[in-house]
Amino acid sequence: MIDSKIEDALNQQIELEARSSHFYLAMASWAENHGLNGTAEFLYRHSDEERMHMLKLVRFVNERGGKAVIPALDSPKSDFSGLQTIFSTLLEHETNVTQSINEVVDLCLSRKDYTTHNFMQWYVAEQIEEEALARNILDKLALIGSDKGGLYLFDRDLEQLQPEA
Ligand code: OFO
Repeated sequence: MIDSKIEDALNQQIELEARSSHFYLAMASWAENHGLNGTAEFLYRHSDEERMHMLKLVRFVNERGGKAVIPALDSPKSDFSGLQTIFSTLLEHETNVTQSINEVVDLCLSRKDYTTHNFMQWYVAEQIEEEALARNILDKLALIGSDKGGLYLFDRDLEQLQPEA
């Protein structure tokens, strides 16, 4: 049976992953409405990945004899001033997710829950990839600046880029 403190922490993580999915969905929709179809595809995929991260946690909590709570979600921010804002917001959000995952890992160690600790390692590795990807995208945007041709190629390339599963 799962420790109740760990169960609460995992349920908070479920909510955070659900909010990530919702947030990236709003970003994808903004990009689609601004003719940035490659960026929209990337962000729609990213939103789906976050839902998968949430689902993985839901199933784990239930398998361990806990009760996964499916959260209510507020409408995310849906107006952005441009791609730079989108991706710096995304990076900031992912940095918070990393911090939250580290806190769950800390709690697992202090409660000696090595099973959940082991399960969470997937998320730890995932966050390294996600933060690196967001930083890489921001570097590209900084290089492009206001060059329209560069932006066209950036958007086209992003269509092929896979967010980390
Ligand atoms: Fe992007 O984070 Fe999930 O875990």
